[in-house]
Amino acid sequence: MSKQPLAHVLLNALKAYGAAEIFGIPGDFALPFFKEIDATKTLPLHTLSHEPGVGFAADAAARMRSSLSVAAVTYGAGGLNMINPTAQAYAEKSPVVVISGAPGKEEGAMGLGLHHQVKHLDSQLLIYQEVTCAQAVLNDAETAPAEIARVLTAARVQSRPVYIEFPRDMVHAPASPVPGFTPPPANHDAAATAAHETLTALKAAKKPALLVGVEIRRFGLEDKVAQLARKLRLPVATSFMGRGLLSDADAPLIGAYLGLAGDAPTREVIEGADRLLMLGVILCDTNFGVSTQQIDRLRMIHAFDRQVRFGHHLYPEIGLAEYLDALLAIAEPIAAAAPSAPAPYPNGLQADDHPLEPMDVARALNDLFAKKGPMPIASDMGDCLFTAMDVAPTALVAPAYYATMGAGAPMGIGLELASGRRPLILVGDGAFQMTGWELGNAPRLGITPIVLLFNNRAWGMLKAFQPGPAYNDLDEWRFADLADRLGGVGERAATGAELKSALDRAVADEANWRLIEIMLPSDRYSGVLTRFANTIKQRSALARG
Ligand code: S1T
Repeated sequence: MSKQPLAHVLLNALKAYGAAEIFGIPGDFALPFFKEIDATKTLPLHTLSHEPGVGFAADAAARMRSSLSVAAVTYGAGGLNMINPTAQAYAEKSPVVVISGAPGKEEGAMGLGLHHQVKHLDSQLLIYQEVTCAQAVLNDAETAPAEIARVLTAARVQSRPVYIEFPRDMVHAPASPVPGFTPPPANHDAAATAAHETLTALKAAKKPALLVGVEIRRFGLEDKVAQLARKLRLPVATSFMGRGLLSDADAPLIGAYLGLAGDAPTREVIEGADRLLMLGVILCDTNFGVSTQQIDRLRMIHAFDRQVRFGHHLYPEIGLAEYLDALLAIAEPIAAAAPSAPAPYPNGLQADDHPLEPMDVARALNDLFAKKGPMPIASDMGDCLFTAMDVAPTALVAPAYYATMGAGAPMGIGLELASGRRPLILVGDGAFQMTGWELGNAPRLGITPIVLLFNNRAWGMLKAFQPGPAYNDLDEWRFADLADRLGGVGERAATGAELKSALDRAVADEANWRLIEIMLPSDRYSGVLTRFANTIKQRSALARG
């Protein structure tokens, strides 16, 4: 096989394994690699202003395309700056490929501390081992192709982030091409046995139900899951994290299961199910933390992380796709009739001079979707995410489990660059203070997101849990005025009429990114956050006795 510079070999492999873009910020340890990214044009490069934004944008791109995306940074100051978004990608199963430049052999052997070095030269690798599922250091051109194949395969099979450290003196090293993706051997017999046991259990149940989570998006399986739900005629709900799944599929979707914070009909179906088939659901507190009862694992059949787990036994090493294929092969109607449709979502914003509350944003968006069709949403952590639970189903990227602030604006940027769809970005004023400034790159990137900024002049979610202390209050930053300075168009909305007209103007303006600064009281929350906070407080009071 003819050899090429290792950077070209790596870029060709990234594209062959499914990556379609690179987000990044260069540095001297990464400049040789960035030069080859630019020279080869194998993948488009989108630079942002701060590495957390790079990581969040790459995460959103991976989620939107159900495939790899790439975050390229420099060593130390850049790489360590991106630990938080990589941790989010790991927790929420998003296959981001982190590529960090690094010192070369000679400079590493000088015996001097190098700039950007923290403790030892391999400290960054050790730190990334905690937030990725596989790692490689490309310091040997002979082994590099196999190492790249191993790491990219792990990212695809596990749908988790991986780490590649690329010393700057290796960028031009002649290397052979990377072997193509080889999926793990299919385990059809085990999948068929697990499927048969699953169907038998569902048929024996009085009130079986389906709960779906993020893995069905990560592995591109929403249509298969919708087909299975239709064939079984079982009600299907999404987890909190899985909100937005199946929104484009023909499925008997009853809503999002949010325990006591959600709607009663969905809660009754999921918590009342005597057999619950959970597909791709992360067992975590944000998905189950406000249930009326502890999760009864004996009721569950849980397909996640390449396992199918029943009460006391499991089938290891079964991919979700092959398990679904086996179920579809034998599925038959179990319930008498398809379940009822979800409760209608709040709509009918009063376009008058009433002061706004978070639920008005959900009403305004549901009115907009009814008129113009759904728009994808990138949401930050905060009451904006809970408000999104009252918006009609649409593609949604958000840190609903890892729950970090600062993800919203960069994820909206990554969403639009990866999908070409204009997104709504929902973000609180606190989270916008962290990474909202990335929107200043929108004109250069050629994107026009619409930002709905929930300005309650506070870390409002914390006030919901802990009213009183002034440290949760924030100044009034007049974000709408700032948007104009960042190449966008900003408007303030303090009443129903102002919100409706500002949203109409933003949707009509396809030439600019838009920011609508929604003025909200700091003590009024969405219905979901109110119920969520009350449940947590009641639990704490009970625990104190
Ligand atoms: N820092 C980061 C990076 N992520 C966090 N999740 C937190 C701190 C803790 C935290 C929350 S919610 C919240 C904080 C500080 C306040 C969010 O304020 P804002 O964005 O204005 O939205 P809203 O006013 O709607 O709450 C979670 C509980 O950990």
